[in-house]
Amino acid sequence: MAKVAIVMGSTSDWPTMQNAALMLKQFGVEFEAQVVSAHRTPNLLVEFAETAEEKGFCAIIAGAGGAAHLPGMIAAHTHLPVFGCPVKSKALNGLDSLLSIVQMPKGVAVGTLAIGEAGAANAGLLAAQVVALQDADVRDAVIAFRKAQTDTVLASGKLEL
Ligand code: RP5
Repeated sequence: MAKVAIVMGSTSDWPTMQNAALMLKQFGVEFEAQVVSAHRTPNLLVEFAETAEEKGFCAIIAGAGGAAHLPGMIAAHTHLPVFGCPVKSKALNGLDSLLSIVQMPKGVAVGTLAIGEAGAANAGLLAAQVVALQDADVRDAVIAFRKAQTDTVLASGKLEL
């Protein structure tokens, strides 16, 4: 099975980015998570992105906060799909992260998710949906997850005071 890479700018991003990992784990998708910093380890970033396909990854989830250049710079060095996760920053609540990730120039794509935990979880879901294109077990798991979620909402019934 193709693997999914999860990278993040700092270990401080892990509480957010582990939501992507948990989603992938739920669907039985193999993943590897590591810190790769656009600013603190720029050479590692290039090496990681350029060798990701030969290492068996089919998609990359990249999370960063503040001046969040990691997803875009990874996308610049690979043709694999990159899902960018804006991590909530202390100073600006993640708006800086979001704008840093989402405003890519035409021709280099990053699929940008929501700020914080929901975005990271949805990045995991999207990456699982990529894997599901080639893997029937993951496809069935994604469909079952969506159905269970719908059933839960429908079962909530009328709300009373
Ligand atoms: C970014 O700077 C990281 O992605 C993180 O969100 C932010 C703060 O990093 P630390 O100072 O906590 O290592 O590069």
